[in-house]
Amino acid sequence: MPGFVSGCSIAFLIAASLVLFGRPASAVLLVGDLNSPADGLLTLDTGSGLEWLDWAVTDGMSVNQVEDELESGGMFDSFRYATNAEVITFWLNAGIPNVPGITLANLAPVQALVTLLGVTFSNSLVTAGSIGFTNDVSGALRFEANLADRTPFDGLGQATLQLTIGITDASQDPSRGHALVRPIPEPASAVLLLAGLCGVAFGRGWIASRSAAR
Ligand SMILES: [Ca+2]
Repeated sequence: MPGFVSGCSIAFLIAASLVLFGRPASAVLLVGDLNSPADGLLTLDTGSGLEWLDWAVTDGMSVNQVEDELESGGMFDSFRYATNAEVITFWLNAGIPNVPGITLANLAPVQALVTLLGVTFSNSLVTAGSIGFTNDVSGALRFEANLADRTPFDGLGQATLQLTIGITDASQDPSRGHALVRPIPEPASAVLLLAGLCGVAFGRGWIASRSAAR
């Protein structure tokens, strides 16, 4: 983890290690790699201890296709679908102030998180957006987590959870990906917790931090 030790004194590392298993002082989002160095396909949240697969990776796949790949031996067999509650926590840890919501204050942190998760849609009203289906269902309907930079429309940043309309688990939609998570693998999570305690960036990873005590 180049840059990590240089950002924290050894003494502080020792002190921080003493509270390693306590509540992290802050949540930090970091870019991680999945299949090859610098592929950037993961976003690690030190606050929740979860890492998120880029929503653009699963863009256009059906729920049924993704569920096949979640099985043992599949492309995503270490992942599972995130819940709506996990999405809310992720967004708060990303510094999005109004969750769920569509406000001007959301715009910059939403833009940053769309950059991390990858663009799954854009149109005349949305500069760039990321949609990811979650694990939560209501009857035949599935929730989708929707991040959007609505600069051409009303200049606001959108972070909402909404029910899909007209899409089944077999449907493929080129504007929608899937919100998949897995625990940050040990021992990386211990190092990342320390990074959060130090409040420092390492590598190219630092993206955003916020107080976890708000
Ligand atoms: Ca990414």
